[in-house]
Amino acid sequence: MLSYSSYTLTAVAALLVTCHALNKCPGISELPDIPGRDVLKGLPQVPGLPVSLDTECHNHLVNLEHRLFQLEAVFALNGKIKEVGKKVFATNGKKVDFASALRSCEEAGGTLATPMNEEENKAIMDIVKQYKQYAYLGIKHCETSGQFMDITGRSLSYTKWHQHEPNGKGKEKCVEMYMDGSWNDKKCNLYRLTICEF
Ligand code: MMA
Ligand code: CA
Repeated sequence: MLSYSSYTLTAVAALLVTCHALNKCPGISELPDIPGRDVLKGLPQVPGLPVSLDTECHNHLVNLEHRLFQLEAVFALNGKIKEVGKKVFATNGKKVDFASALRSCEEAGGTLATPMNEEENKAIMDIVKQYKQYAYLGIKHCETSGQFMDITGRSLSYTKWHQHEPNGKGKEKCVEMYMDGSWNDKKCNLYRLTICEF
Protein backbone atom coordinates (compact mmCIF):
# COMPACT_ATOMS: atom_id res chain seq x y z
CA MET A 1 0.00 0.00 0.00
CA LEU A 2 2.74 2.38 1.01
CA SER A 3 4.80 1.71 -2.09
CA TYR A 4 1.72 2.12 -4.30
CA SER A 5 0.91 5.52 -2.72
CA SER A 6 4.44 6.84 -3.00
CA TYR A 7 4.67 5.48 -6.56
CA THR A 8 1.49 7.35 -7.54
CA LEU A 9 2.41 10.53 -5.68
CA THR A 10 5.80 10.68 -7.33
CA ALA A 11 4.20 10.20 -10.73
CA VAL A 12 1.58 12.88 -10.14
CA ALA A 13 4.18 15.34 -8.85
CA ALA A 14 6.40 14.74 -11.86
CA LEU A 15 3.49 15.11 -14.24
CA LEU A 16 2.21 18.32 -12.62
CA VAL A 17 5.60 19.88 -13.18
CA THR A 18 5.61 18.67 -16.78
CA CYS A 19 2.11 19.80 -17.64
CA HIS A 20 -0.18 22.41 -16.03
CA ALA A 21 -3.06 21.93 -18.42
CA LEU A 22 -3.88 18.21 -18.06
CA ASN A 23 -7.62 18.76 -17.67
CA LYS A 24 -7.85 21.22 -20.54
CA CYS A 25 -6.55 18.82 -23.19
CA PRO A 26 -9.23 17.54 -25.56
CA GLY A 27 -9.36 13.91 -26.74
CA ILE A 28 -7.03 13.10 -29.66
CA SER A 29 -10.06 12.74 -31.95
CA GLU A 30 -11.24 16.22 -30.95
CA LEU A 31 -7.92 17.86 -31.79
CA PRO A 32 -8.08 20.18 -34.79
CA ASP A 33 -6.44 18.84 -37.96
CA ILE A 34 -2.92 20.17 -38.02
CA PRO A 35 -0.35 18.73 -40.42
CA GLY A 36 1.84 16.33 -38.44
CA ARG A 37 -0.93 15.25 -36.07
CA ASP A 38 -2.36 12.75 -38.49
CA VAL A 39 0.20 10.21 -37.30
CA LEU A 40 -1.82 10.00 -34.07
CA LYS A 41 -4.96 9.11 -36.00
CA GLY A 42 -3.29 6.29 -37.90
CA LEU A 43 -3.02 8.27 -41.13
CA PRO A 44 0.19 8.76 -43.11
CA GLN A 45 2.40 11.40 -41.53
CA VAL A 46 2.58 14.69 -43.32
CA PRO A 47 5.25 17.32 -42.73
CA GLY A 48 4.46 19.59 -39.76
CA LEU A 49 5.15 20.15 -36.11
CA PRO A 50 6.72 17.09 -34.47
CA VAL A 51 4.54 15.70 -31.66
CA SER A 52 7.32 16.51 -29.16
CA LEU A 53 6.89 20.24 -29.93
CA ASP A 54 3.10 20.20 -30.18
CA THR A 55 1.99 21.28 -26.71
CA GLU A 56 -1.57 19.96 -26.97
CA CYS A 57 -0.41 16.57 -28.28
CA HIS A 58 2.35 16.45 -25.72
CA ASN A 59 -0.12 17.13 -22.90
CA HIS A 60 -2.34 14.39 -24.24
CA LEU A 61 0.43 11.85 -24.27
CA VAL A 62 1.42 12.82 -20.73
CA ASN A 63 -2.21 12.41 -19.65
CA LEU A 64 -2.50 8.98 -21.29
CA GLU A 65 0.82 7.85 -19.83
CA HIS A 66 -0.36 8.90 -16.39
CA ARG A 67 -3.61 6.95 -16.75
CA LEU A 68 -1.77 3.84 -17.97
CA PHE A 69 0.66 4.16 -15.09
CA GLN A 70 -2.25 4.28 -12.63
CA LEU A 71 -4.00 1.30 -14.21
CA GLU A 72 -0.80 -0.76 -14.15
CA ALA A 73 -0.34 0.11 -10.48
CA VAL A 74 -3.92 -0.98 -9.64
CA PHE A 75 -3.58 -4.25 -11.57
CA ALA A 76 -0.23 -4.99 -9.95
CA LEU A 77 -1.63 -4.09 -6.50
CA ASN A 78 -4.51 -6.54 -6.98
CA GLY A 79 -2.12 -9.30 -8.06
CA LYS A 80 -3.57 -9.34 -11.59
CA ILE A 81 -0.25 -8.71 -13.31
CA LYS A 82 3.48 -9.03 -12.60
CA GLU A 83 5.73 -6.44 -14.21
CA VAL A 84 9.40 -7.18 -14.87
CA GLY A 85 11.21 -4.49 -16.84
CA LYS A 86 9.19 -3.92 -20.00
CA LYS A 87 7.35 -7.26 -19.73
CA VAL A 88 3.97 -7.86 -18.14
CA PHE A 89 2.95 -11.39 -17.06
CA ALA A 90 -0.70 -12.28 -16.52
CA THR A 91 -2.93 -15.34 -16.23
CA ASN A 92 -6.59 -15.94 -17.06
CA GLY A 93 -6.59 -18.69 -14.42
CA LYS A 94 -7.45 -21.35 -17.02
CA LYS A 95 -5.86 -24.80 -17.38
CA VAL A 96 -5.66 -25.93 -20.99
CA ASP A 97 -3.32 -27.82 -23.34
CA PHE A 98 -0.27 -26.12 -24.84
CA ALA A 99 -1.84 -25.16 -28.20
CA SER A 100 -4.91 -23.61 -26.56
CA ALA A 101 -2.80 -21.72 -24.03
CA LEU A 102 -0.60 -20.29 -26.78
CA ARG A 103 -3.65 -19.40 -28.88
CA SER A 104 -5.37 -17.50 -26.07
CA CYS A 105 -2.19 -15.54 -25.32
CA GLU A 106 -1.76 -14.64 -28.99
CA GLU A 107 -5.42 -13.69 -29.36
CA ALA A 108 -4.90 -11.28 -26.45
CA GLY A 109 -1.92 -9.73 -28.28
CA GLY A 110 0.83 -11.50 -26.33
CA THR A 111 2.51 -14.87 -26.23
CA LEU A 112 3.07 -17.64 -23.69
CA ALA A 113 5.30 -16.62 -20.80
CA THR A 114 8.93 -17.23 -21.75
CA PRO A 115 11.39 -16.43 -18.98
CA MET A 116 14.58 -14.81 -20.29
CA ASN A 117 16.29 -14.40 -16.91
CA GLU A 118 16.02 -15.25 -13.22
CA GLU A 119 13.80 -12.25 -12.44
CA GLU A 120 11.27 -13.12 -15.13
CA ASN A 121 11.37 -16.77 -14.08
CA LYS A 122 10.55 -15.75 -10.50
CA ALA A 123 7.63 -13.55 -11.61
CA ILE A 124 6.12 -16.52 -13.48
CA MET A 125 6.86 -18.80 -10.52
CA ASP A 126 4.94 -16.41 -8.23
CA ILE A 127 1.83 -16.91 -10.41
CA VAL A 128 2.36 -20.71 -10.51
CA LYS A 129 2.57 -20.74 -6.70
CA GLN A 130 -0.39 -18.40 -6.27
CA TYR A 131 -2.61 -20.72 -8.37
CA LYS A 132 -0.89 -23.92 -7.18
CA GLN A 133 -0.83 -25.08 -10.82
CA TYR A 134 2.07 -25.91 -13.10
CA ALA A 135 2.17 -23.76 -16.27
CA TYR A 136 3.31 -24.34 -19.84
CA LEU A 137 6.10 -22.00 -20.96
CA GLY A 138 6.55 -20.52 -24.44
CA ILE A 139 9.23 -23.07 -25.24
CA LYS A 140 9.08 -26.09 -27.59
CA HIS A 141 11.29 -28.92 -28.69
CA CYS A 142 12.62 -28.41 -32.20
CA GLU A 143 12.80 -31.54 -34.38
CA THR A 144 15.55 -30.32 -36.65
CA SER A 145 18.01 -29.11 -34.03
CA GLY A 146 16.92 -31.46 -31.23
CA GLN A 147 17.05 -28.39 -28.94
CA PHE A 148 14.42 -26.53 -26.97
CA MET A 149 13.65 -23.13 -28.51
CA ASP A 150 11.32 -20.25 -27.84
CA ILE A 151 8.08 -19.88 -29.79
CA THR A 152 9.72 -17.62 -32.36
CA GLY A 153 12.40 -20.27 -33.04
CA ARG A 154 15.26 -18.59 -31.19
CA SER A 155 17.57 -20.73 -29.10
CA LEU A 156 17.40 -20.24 -25.35
CA SER A 157 19.90 -17.95 -23.64
CA TYR A 158 18.43 -18.75 -20.20
CA THR A 159 17.24 -22.11 -18.84
CA LYS A 160 16.12 -23.38 -15.44
CA TRP A 161 15.87 -27.15 -15.93
CA HIS A 162 15.00 -29.27 -12.90
CA GLN A 163 17.66 -31.81 -11.99
CA HIS A 164 17.88 -34.59 -14.63
CA GLU A 165 15.67 -32.64 -17.07
CA PRO A 166 15.07 -32.50 -19.95
CA ASN A 167 14.78 -36.28 -20.11
CA GLY A 168 12.02 -36.81 -22.69
CA LYS A 169 14.46 -37.46 -25.55
CA GLY A 170 12.29 -35.36 -27.86
CA LYS A 171 9.08 -37.19 -26.94
CA GLU A 172 8.14 -34.52 -24.41
CA LYS A 173 7.96 -31.50 -26.70
CA CYS A 174 6.61 -28.89 -24.30
CA VAL A 175 7.96 -27.41 -21.08
CA GLU A 176 6.14 -26.96 -17.78
CA MET A 177 7.18 -24.88 -14.81
CA TYR A 178 7.08 -26.57 -11.40
CA MET A 179 6.06 -24.79 -8.21
CA ASP A 180 9.73 -24.09 -7.34
CA GLY A 181 10.27 -22.35 -10.70
CA SER A 182 12.29 -25.17 -12.27
CA TRP A 183 11.42 -26.61 -15.69
CA ASN A 184 10.44 -30.06 -16.93
CA ASP A 185 9.99 -31.18 -20.51
CA LYS A 186 6.48 -32.59 -20.74
CA LYS A 187 3.82 -33.82 -23.19
CA CYS A 188 1.86 -30.95 -24.75
CA ASN A 189 -1.66 -32.39 -24.33
CA LEU A 190 -2.02 -31.95 -20.56
CA TYR A 191 -3.93 -29.23 -18.72
CA ARG A 192 -1.67 -26.53 -17.43
CA LEU A 193 -2.19 -22.94 -16.20
CA THR A 194 -2.14 -20.34 -18.97
CA ILE A 195 0.34 -17.56 -18.22
CA CYS A 196 0.93 -14.99 -20.94
CA GLU A 197 3.45 -12.23 -21.42
CA PHE A 198 2.79 -8.87 -23.07
C1 MMA B 1 7.24 -37.90 -15.30
C2 MMA B 1 7.12 -36.79 -16.34
C3 MMA B 1 8.48 -36.46 -16.91
C4 MMA B 1 9.44 -36.15 -15.81
C5 MMA B 1 9.48 -37.25 -14.78
C6 MMA B 1 10.35 -36.88 -13.61
C7 MMA B 1 7.60 -40.22 -15.13
O1 MMA B 1 7.61 -39.08 -15.94
O2 MMA B 1 6.58 -35.66 -15.73
O3 MMA B 1 8.40 -35.37 -17.79
O4 MMA B 1 10.70 -35.92 -16.37
O5 MMA B 1 8.20 -37.52 -14.31
O6 MMA B 1 10.46 -37.93 -12.72
CA1 CA C 1 10.64 -34.56 -18.49
